[in-house]
Amino acid sequence: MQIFQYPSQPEWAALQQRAAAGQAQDVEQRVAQIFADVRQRGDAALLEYAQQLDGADVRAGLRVTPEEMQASQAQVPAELQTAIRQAHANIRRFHEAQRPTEERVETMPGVLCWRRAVPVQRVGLYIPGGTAPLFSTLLMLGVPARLAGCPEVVLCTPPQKDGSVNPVILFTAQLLNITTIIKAGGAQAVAALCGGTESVPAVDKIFGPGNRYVTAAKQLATRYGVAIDMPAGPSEVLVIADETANPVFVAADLLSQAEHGPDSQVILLSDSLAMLEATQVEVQRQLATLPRATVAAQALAESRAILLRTAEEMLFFSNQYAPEHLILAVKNPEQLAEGVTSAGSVFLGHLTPEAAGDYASGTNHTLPTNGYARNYSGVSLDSFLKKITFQRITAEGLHGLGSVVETMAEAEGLTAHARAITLRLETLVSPTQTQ
Ligand code: HSO
Ligand code: ZN
Repeated sequence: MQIFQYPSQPEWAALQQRAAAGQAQDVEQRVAQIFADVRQRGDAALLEYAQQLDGADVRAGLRVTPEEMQASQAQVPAELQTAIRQAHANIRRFHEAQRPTEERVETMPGVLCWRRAVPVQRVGLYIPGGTAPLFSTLLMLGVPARLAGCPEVVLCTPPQKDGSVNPVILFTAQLLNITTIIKAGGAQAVAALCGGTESVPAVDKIFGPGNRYVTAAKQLATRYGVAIDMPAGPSEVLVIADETANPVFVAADLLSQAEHGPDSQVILLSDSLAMLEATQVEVQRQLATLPRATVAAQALAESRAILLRTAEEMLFFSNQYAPEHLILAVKNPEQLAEGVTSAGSVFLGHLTPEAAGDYASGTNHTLPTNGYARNYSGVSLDSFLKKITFQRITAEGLHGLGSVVETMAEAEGLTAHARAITLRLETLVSPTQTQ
C-alpha cells in the first residue's frame, strides 16, 4: 500500500481514479449470443450452459425440488443457522422501518391527490456461486422483496458440479419463503429471467451482483424493458482514520474489502503519518495469515494511503470519490458524518467495522460502487416498490382547477386538453354539484 504525502488538489483526481471499468467487447458479444440462444431455445439452452460453464448436469430439473430444500436444513451447522436467523431479524427490522407512509393531499378544495406504494410484481434475485456463495446477499435482497410484498420472487444461482445448490443458500431461501429456485448462473440466468423459459418465470426487475458476464447481461436486460437494481462494479472502501484510530482495526477493515476480489478498491486517508505507517505494517502482518491473501494482495497493490492536512480535507476528498463504504475511524465520527454528501453506507467510530453491515447489523450491503454514490442509493425497501399516484376531483375541484388547466393547455397549443376540462365544466350546474 503506497503512501502519498500531502498531494496537491490537482493530484487528487489521479488518486481518486478507479481501475478502468469498461466492458470488454468480447464479453458483450458473448453475452448477446447467450441472450439470443436462451430466448430462442429456453430450458434446452440453460441445460447446455450448465454443463459447459458450470460443469453440472441438471437434466433432472432446473428447479430446486421441495425435497432438496428440506435436505438443506440438516447440512447447515446449528451455529450458522442461528447467526443467519439473527441477521435476518435485524435486516427485517431495519427495512421494515423504511415503509413509506403517505397522506392524501387536498391540493385545492375538491382536488384530492395521493400515492400508493405497490410492489414490483415479479422480481429476480441473482446470487453468484463460485468459491464464496454469498448467502448474505440473498438476505439483503430477499428481506426487502418479502417486506415489499412482491408476489413472485425467483432466485437464480449456479449449480455446483454435482447439480445441487449450495445448502446455505437453500436454507436462507427457505427462511425467506422463496420456493422458486433455478439452477442457472451467469448471463444465461439473467437472459432466462428476462422473458422467461419453460422453467424460469419472466420478471420485471433483476437484482444482485455478479461477474463481468452477469453485469453485461443485466445491462442488456434493460433493453428488453427489464429494470435492474443498479450499475455494478468492484466493491470498495474508504477509511478516514485520525490519530485516535487503532491501526489493527483499520488494517482489518481494509483487508476485509481487499479479500473480496483482486479489483477491490481500498483507500485510506489520515492526517497522521504515524497512523498511515502503522497501518501499512499491520496490513502486511495480517495479510500473511489470510486464506485469500493472494486476492487481497492484488487489490492492495492498487490501493492508496494518503496523508492530508485536516478532517475537512479528508471529508472533501471522500465526497469527491463517493465510496461505496465509508468508515469514519475518528474521535468525533458523528460530527464528521454530518458532512458526508456522497457514500453508499457509512460506518461510525472505532467499533463499527464494515463487516457488521456486510452481514448482520441491519443495513443493506447492496450499494452503489464506481462513484455512483454521487447519484444512486443502495438497495432498500424502496427498490422493490413502485409508487402509483391517484387523484379524484369533485365538481368544486373542477371549478377551482379548470381555468388553470384550460389556460395552460391553450398556451401549449393543446386544445383537446383544454376541451377535456371545458366540456365537463359546461355540464356542471353549480359548484356544489358533486361527482
Ligand atoms: N462487502 C460486500 C458484501 C459482502 N461482504 C458480502 C461479505 N459478504 C459488498 O458490499
Ligand atoms: Zn464484504
